[in-house]
Amino acid sequence: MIKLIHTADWHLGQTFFGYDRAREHEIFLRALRRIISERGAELLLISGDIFDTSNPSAEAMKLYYGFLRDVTSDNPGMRVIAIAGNHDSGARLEAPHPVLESIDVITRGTVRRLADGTPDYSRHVVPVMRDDKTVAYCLAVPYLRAGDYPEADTYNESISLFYKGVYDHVRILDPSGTIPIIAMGHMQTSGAALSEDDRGERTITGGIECVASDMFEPRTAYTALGHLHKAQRVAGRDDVRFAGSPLPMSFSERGSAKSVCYAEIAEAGERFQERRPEHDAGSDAGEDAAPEGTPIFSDATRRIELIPMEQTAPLVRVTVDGDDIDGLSEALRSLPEGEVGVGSPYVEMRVSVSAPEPDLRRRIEEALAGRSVRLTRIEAVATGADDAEPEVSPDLQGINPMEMALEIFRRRYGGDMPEGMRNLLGQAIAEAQQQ
Ligand SMILES: [Mn+2]
Repeated sequence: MIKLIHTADWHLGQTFFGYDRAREHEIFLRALRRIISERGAELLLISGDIFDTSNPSAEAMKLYYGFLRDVTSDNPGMRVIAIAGNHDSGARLEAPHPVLESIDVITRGTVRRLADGTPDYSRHVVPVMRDDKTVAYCLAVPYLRAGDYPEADTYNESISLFYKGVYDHVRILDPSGTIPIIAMGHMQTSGAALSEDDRGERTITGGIECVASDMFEPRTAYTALGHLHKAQRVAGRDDVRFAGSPLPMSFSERGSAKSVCYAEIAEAGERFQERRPEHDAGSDAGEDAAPEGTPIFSDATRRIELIPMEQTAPLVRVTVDGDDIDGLSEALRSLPEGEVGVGSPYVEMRVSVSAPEPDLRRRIEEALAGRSVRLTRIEAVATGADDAEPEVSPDLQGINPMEMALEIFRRRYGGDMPEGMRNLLGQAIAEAQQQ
């Protein structure tokens, strides 16, 4: 039996609305180390977006390489396989490879070419060894950029051709087809749920590069994907999974469970006793972590389990009426008191206002003094908001900026613009017209 842990999208070095998350990452990595040792995993798969940027800070790099040293010395015989995501620089990730290889950390960040110009697929077939015997092949394919993959009509076809090249290489190494295959990838697939409001997931050129999961051949024991921040299976296949990010990356993820994936894969000729899953994995999108120790999927050759990751700093959204100053202070009073620390919630304020409130941030910050929270953003929602499109004059030259502003103000706030503001705007318009 091969025991593996699959994780992805750490985004080390990320700041969240300006707040440094290094301590949260440190706590996650410590928990991950404990899980790996407890489970006796012999394979750790990191499916890309290890760092948040292609040029990570010294602190983020220290965190990563310190973790690799600790986790490999804790678990002799364990192999770590890491691929680059779209946020990583593949070349930079591979640079320390000569040193990392000596502690059994294999990194695949770039695609190399053979003399005839075809991609060197063999580099992406990484054997998993035990006692000098190959027990599995890992297809370590990083996020593929233009130029990495063979030309085809569509992005999906190109990526499929690349994976086919890698699978074909396994067929050369193992003609009998008995050694299990574990695939890795960093991509967006069709049949997966995106988090609304999470730009990190979408930086793959406009989000159009979506691929079908059927490129992972049915004989693949497990497919470890990265890129989407919500943990999920793909297109109904329990063995094709996004691990999800260990830290919530946007407010749209508040309340969604975070986990790492643990899988047991049967070796060649081995059969597991079939067990019925005790937990219904539910829909493709909305599955939460089952209680620890409960497989979400199991058959004769696989057992898959989600191991919940506790959240260090929760995300909290507070919705209040900004005109009701007492109500506002009341809502903020419910937030924890004390010093701001690593566990302090990140707070997003949604304040409904009936008029523009230039003073809102200062008022909220004052009311938050002494609270153990980290204010992220304040969203002022106009109560008089009218969703109807403002009427736009067909003659653009004929638009009077003051009239336009008064109309928009009326629609947003349901009343007339105060005189002081009108005078100020009049001055600004006059100055602009003079220039
Ligand atoms: Mn990504």
